[in-house]
Amino acid sequence: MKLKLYISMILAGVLFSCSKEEVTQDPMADFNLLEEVSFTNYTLEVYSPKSRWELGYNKILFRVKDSSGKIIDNPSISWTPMMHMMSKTHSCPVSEVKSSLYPSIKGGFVIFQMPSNESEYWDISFGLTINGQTEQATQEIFVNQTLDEMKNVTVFMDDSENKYILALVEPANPKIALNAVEMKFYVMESMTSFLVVNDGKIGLDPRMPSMDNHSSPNNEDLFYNSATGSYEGKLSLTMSGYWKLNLMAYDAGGTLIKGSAVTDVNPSSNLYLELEF
Ligand SMILES: [Cu+2]
Repeated sequence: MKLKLYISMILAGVLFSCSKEEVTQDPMADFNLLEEVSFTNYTLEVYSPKSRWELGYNKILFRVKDSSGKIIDNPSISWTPMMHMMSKTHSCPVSEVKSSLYPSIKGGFVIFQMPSNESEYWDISFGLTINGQTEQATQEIFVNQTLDEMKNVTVFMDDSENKYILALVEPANPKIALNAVEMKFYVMESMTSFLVVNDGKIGLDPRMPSMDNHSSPNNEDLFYNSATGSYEGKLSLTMSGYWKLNLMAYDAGGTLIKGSAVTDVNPSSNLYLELEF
């Protein structure tokens, strides 16, 4: 997506550099409009690189228009996702809505730990503050299972029954290469509060179960980056196909929260994520 945007920006620069004409590219051109949320005086547009809400990590962009269709710069946006299940209501890890390169566009992310189904649904309550006036609106959304049904998010407990959520962010487009790997890691403080697990470590051991459970060289464990709030490492994929990312999650003190080492007699960690490409 980004590459496409850069290429089209370069092309636009080349094509129009000799003319005095101004090039105005719609920064949302490469994203998909997921929702239009109606407020009293405004409409909030919700965009994603994906074409729909999906289980796991969703990067989101926001833009606000008034009733005449004029785009509003620097709106203040808040959001609270909530899942309404048969037996309980709970939220999920969600970022603040932050500024982007464009004054008219805000961004954030949300991590859905379970998909919607026929009887259990998600909604998002939005708050919009413009010129000191706040408006509220709640939109019901449908969170889809991922198309490939790979496990891109996992919920697990430690021995003290603290609940954790670990989600794969990158690689979104895996390649036969040493890929940058990024994960988000949260501990559940309550049904509506999720805190980033700081300064831990995620041990990484990718395997191909269909091919004698072989591994790959030069993988690097994921460490916490306080600038991004993510865990970052290197994932070596030597061929395409199904890879099981066997994981071992440690807290800031180096204590194992969950996971087991892959050995001859233990082909898989009890903590893992998956990808196929
Ligand atoms: Cu749920």
